[in-house]
This record gives sequence, structure tokens and C-alpha cells, in this order.
Amino acid sequence: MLEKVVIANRGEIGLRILRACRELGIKTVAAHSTVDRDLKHVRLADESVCIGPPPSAESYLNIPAIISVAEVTDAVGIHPGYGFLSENADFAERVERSGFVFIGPRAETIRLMGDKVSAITMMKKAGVPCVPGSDGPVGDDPDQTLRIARDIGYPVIIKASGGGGGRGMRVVHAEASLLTAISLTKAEAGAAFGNETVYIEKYLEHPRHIEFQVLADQHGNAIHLGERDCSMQRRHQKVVEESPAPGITAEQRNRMGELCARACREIGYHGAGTFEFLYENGEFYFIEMNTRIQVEHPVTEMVTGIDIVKQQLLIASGEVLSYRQQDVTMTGHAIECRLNAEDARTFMPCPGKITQYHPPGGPGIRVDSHIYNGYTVPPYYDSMIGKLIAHGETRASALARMRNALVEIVIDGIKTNIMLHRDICDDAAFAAGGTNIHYLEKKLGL
Ligand code: MV4
Repeated sequence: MLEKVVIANRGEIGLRILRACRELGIKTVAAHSTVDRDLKHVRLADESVCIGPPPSAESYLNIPAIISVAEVTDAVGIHPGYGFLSENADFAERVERSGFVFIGPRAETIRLMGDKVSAITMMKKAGVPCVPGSDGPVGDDPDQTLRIARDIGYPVIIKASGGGGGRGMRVVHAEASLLTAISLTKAEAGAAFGNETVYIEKYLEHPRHIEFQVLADQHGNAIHLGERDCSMQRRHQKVVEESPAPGITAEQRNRMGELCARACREIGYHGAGTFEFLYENGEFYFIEMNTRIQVEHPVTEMVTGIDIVKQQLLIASGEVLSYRQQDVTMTGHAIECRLNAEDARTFMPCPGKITQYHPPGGPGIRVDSHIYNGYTVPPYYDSMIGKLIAHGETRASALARMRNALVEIVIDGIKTNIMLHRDICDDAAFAAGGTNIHYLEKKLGL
């Protein structure tokens, strides 16, 4: 087992990682910025080291500073959490070259999946269904490009290979605008990601976003933990997630989950991972793979009973996966609401001091948050201040518990999106289940 781990993150995930380490008897080192001295996990960690000033570029993204923390504290592993350096292949490589364990997949795997063209190529080879498209980068011959798009059929979407998560994409509705759109996307991609490579896919107009959670060890074992529906989003920011995805049958789950687990074995994946799919008219289409722990992992934990962060630490320690696929069962339904410090109308971040905090409780309620009475939300980072998770035997009971929790919870002193969550939970279409990725933006009149 890893003896000591550096937590190279902050907020609720810093605390989540600390809790998993504690359960496993792993000593913890919180690497934090100056403004984060009073974070809950920094206070609770066995050791803490300040890594720089508030801006992420000088602290949570400062690779030498974080590796130095591992060196001076004699740590063995580094957990990157999500965001920040979690999917930075160069970071993973430098961690390993410095003699530490990166808690995540191999650097080459992160690099392979970070390049969307190579990720899709690998998945297609492994038998995972992908969106009909250019099957590789768009070349220099305009006639060939026009032919590819015509064969796919309009509308198509141009995506940057170095993009992902909604960055570097452009929808094209007719042939007349294809070549201009490609030039523009290439130029933007070159500037944003240092990589002009773009590819084309059929544009799916009303899909749901459904993703599969996987766990794979360093000995060739891989399993899936079912799926999450993350369709309730605004501007590529997920707002509510749930597991299982409404309407997905056990047969669909087993088939897609097994394809994902098989793909993991094929590429020598290890750690926790997520396969993102678009789901439309009963079909799944792979779009991207995430090689990190995700914000929404708790809904999967609630229905499977498996602690995914603990599994990450066990896998990084070199242990053999203690679950086989037949040991994984999904019980009931879980819904997660992301709590943000933001203005209800403009969605602009609203940092400040929390003057009153009363967490909700009761059966099936879980709160993953680092906030406390008197805590000040700093302006430098993401506005998410925690997550409210409700589990129930059925989707209706999970939703009823979530509604109760959203009435019970009190967060005073700052603006939050609690009212938005109450609105969503009272929405008839959401209550019915299966709304698509455009639903929330339409409801909000965007
Ligand atoms: C798409 C798509 C429709 N068709 N690809 C946006 C984020 C990135 N992960 C992929 N995205 C999309 N890719 C094809 N071929 C629509 C989106 C999309 C989206 C996907 C998931 C969740 C929210 C979204 C919001 C807008 C567009």
C-alpha cells in the first residue's frame, strides 16, 4: 500500500481524497495555495505544504512545486483529483520520472486519450461504436473533405483533436460553409491547443450524454460500474447527474459496459476511467474518454456501493482488483446536484463568506462538500462548493429525498444555485426522465 500521498487538488475533491486515504491508513499531505490554508482537507491532513499564490498557474498547475512537495515530505504517490493537472500527460510522466506514483493511468494512455483522433481510432479498433465520421484527421484536399462530409450527411460537426469537453467545435449545416468552418476551427485549435488537427463527425441533434465508469488494475483486469446520465447541463457545465440512466435496459448496460471494459484491457488501461457516449434513438456513440476521477463519481458509488477513490489508491498501489464483474450490482437510483456559488440569473461566480451553513440529512442523503460556517469561497477557482447526492430504491424516491434535502439545506452569505436545483427537481420532464443535452438551456430560455 502507498504509505503517504500528496493531494494535489483543493475543495470537495481534496477532502474526498483525504477521506479515502484515511480509510486505507495512508498518510496525507495537502499541497495548497496561500488562500487555501483554511480548507477543510488542509486542516485535516497529516501534513500540509504551501505551493504558491492563489492563481492556479502558480500553485495547483505548478508541476515542479507539486513534485517538490512529494520530495520534501517523503510521499510515495500523488493524487491529482479532477481538473488542474489530472489529465496532463507531461505531469504524469514527470511524477513517474521523479520516482513517485501518479494515481491514474500511464502517461502514454493519458496522451493517447487526450488526442481525440487517436482515442476514437483506438476505440473503434476495440469494437466500441463511434459516431460516423472522417475516421481520422481532415486532410488538405478540399474535394476529398467535401466528399467525406457529403457521405456522412449534413449537419456535421468539426472537432479539434486537441479539444474535448466542448472546446474547439463547430456545427456545419450545409456544404457551402464546410471549408470555411474547417479553416476557422483549425486556426482556433492551433491557437488554443497548439494542434491544428480537426476531424468530422455526423452532428447528432438531440442526444443524451451517457457515460460508463470503469476500473482497471495493473494486471489486466477491468470491470465497468454501469452508466451515468449527465444530460442536464448548461454551456458544457454539468448541473445534475444520475445513475442509472433512465430507460437504459440491463442488456444495453451489460453490452456497452463490457465493450468499455474490453477496450480497457486492449489498451492496457489502469485506474478509474470514463467512456463518454452520445445516446440517440437507442444507439450509443463513443465521443471521448476521461482518464481522471470525475465530479459525478458519487452517483455510481451510491448505486454500486464501491468506493471509486479507494479503488484508485488500491490500483495505484499495485493491488489486484478485488471485484469481478459478477460482484458488481446496481441497487436503486442516485441523483447528484452540483452546488455552485453563483448568481441565479447571470450564472456568474459569487465568491464570499458563508455566514450560515446547515447541511441536509436523513436516509439516502450524502453531502460531498468542504464548506463550513465562516468559510470564505475564494474567487480564484471553480465556483462549485459541493455536491448533494440522494439515493433511493427508485428514481422517484431518490428525487423525493433530493427535494427534501434542497429545502433543508441552508447556505447563507453567498449566492448559490439551490433554487435552480429546486426548479429542476420540480420539472415534469426531468421527473419523467430521459431529457436531452439541450433541455436545460431551452428551459432557461438561452
Ligand atoms: C457532439 C454533439 C453532437 N454530435 N458530437 C460537446 C462536448 C464534447 N464532449 C462533445 N460535445 C458534443 N459532441 C456529435 N457528433 C453534441 C455535443 C454537445 C454536448 C455533448 C455532451 C454534453 C453536452 C453537450 C452540449 C452541447 C453539444
